[in-house]
Amino acid sequence: MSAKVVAVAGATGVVGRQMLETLEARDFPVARLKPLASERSKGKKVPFKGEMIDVEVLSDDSFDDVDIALFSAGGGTSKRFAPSAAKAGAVVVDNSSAWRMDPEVPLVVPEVNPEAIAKHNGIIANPNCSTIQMVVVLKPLHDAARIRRVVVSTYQAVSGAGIAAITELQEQTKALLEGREYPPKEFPHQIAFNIIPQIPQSDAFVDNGYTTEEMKMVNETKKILGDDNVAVTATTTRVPVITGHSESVNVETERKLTADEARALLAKAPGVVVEDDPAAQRYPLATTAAGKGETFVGRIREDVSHPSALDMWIVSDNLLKGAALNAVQIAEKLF
Ligand code: 25A
Ligand code: L14
Repeated sequence: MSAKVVAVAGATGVVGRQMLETLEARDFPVARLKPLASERSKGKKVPFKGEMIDVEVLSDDSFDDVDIALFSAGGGTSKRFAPSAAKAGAVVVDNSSAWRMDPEVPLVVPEVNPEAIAKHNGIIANPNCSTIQMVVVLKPLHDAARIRRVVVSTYQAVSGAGIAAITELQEQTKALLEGREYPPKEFPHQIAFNIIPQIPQSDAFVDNGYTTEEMKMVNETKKILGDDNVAVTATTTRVPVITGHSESVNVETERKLTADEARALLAKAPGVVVEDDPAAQRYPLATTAAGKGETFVGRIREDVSHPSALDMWIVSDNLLKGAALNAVQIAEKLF
């Protein structure tokens, strides 16, 4: 692969920073890096390969010489600027929800549907973090035994909500331990020592009583697996964890899979690590998944309430496989 000019829109955010680190860690051939952000970041520099690089203000003219543009600056920014980037000849890999369900835009997890990448028209969407880590585990089970229905509950880290949300968990925890008040600002309720069954923080609920995050898991899973017959229901919650989303997943299959069969299938699955030794108290944890690129699965067991279903616990770093790493893997596969 010849070296590419790479733009990162939202380079000063939590995901944007991970993108820079991931490009560096995976030795992506970057001819030149263009970090982009809003007016708020004017004058800031970001570290890349031992240098400090000036952040530029994102505009329609940012993309003339750009080969790849990784976007992670929220849905509104992607809707506004991804088309001009594509028009200027860059291929956009977009982290936001703006384009994911557009039939013209591939929604890609490289371990699951890499063939979709080639169908792009200038924009490729990176799925929702909770969906990515679930589908890398579902894919081999679906291929082997046809998944009929998935029931998932998530326990999502605050870093998914951006920098200000991380600060709120840290400062609120400290304040409460010191007997001070710390009214919620980023979250709709206190997040320290609590669990909030609402993601995202505002405008979350849709007409059917689900949240938009829950409906992303329902719709994106079908699109990535390329199978509308996979029924999905989800409850998504925010927990006081900084990094690493955890998920309790029940998977009903057409053909019964034993827990041993599922473990053997998952042990061979790309990007998946089976961590399943309950006797030794070994199972996936946010604290051990944070900073790693794989998705971890454990507590695999046959559902006692159903003749052909499995229960499992899936954990991954929401900023890496859930966002920055998946985006960089897509960029690698493009060329
Ligand atoms: O809009 P959404 O979709 O609801 O997204 C919500 C947030 O989730 C993060 C990201 O927050 C996003 O804003 N996010 C996006 N995709 C994600 C994903 N897949 C994701 N999180 C997890 N998984 P963030 O704070 O991590 O990063 C935001 C980045 O986007 C830049 N940006 C924002 N609006 C922009 C823009 N760039 C160009 N044009 C725009 N219109 C943003 O740059 C950042 O890089 P910035 O310059 O706006 O912010 C840089 C510094 O400013 C501080 N800051 C943050 N929020 C505020 C703020 N300062 C004042 N007021 C604020 N509200 C921070 O210190 C930041 O470093
Ligand atoms: O659609 O944890 O990718 O706040 C990613 C972050 C949804 C919200 C997405 C979070 C967003 C999510």
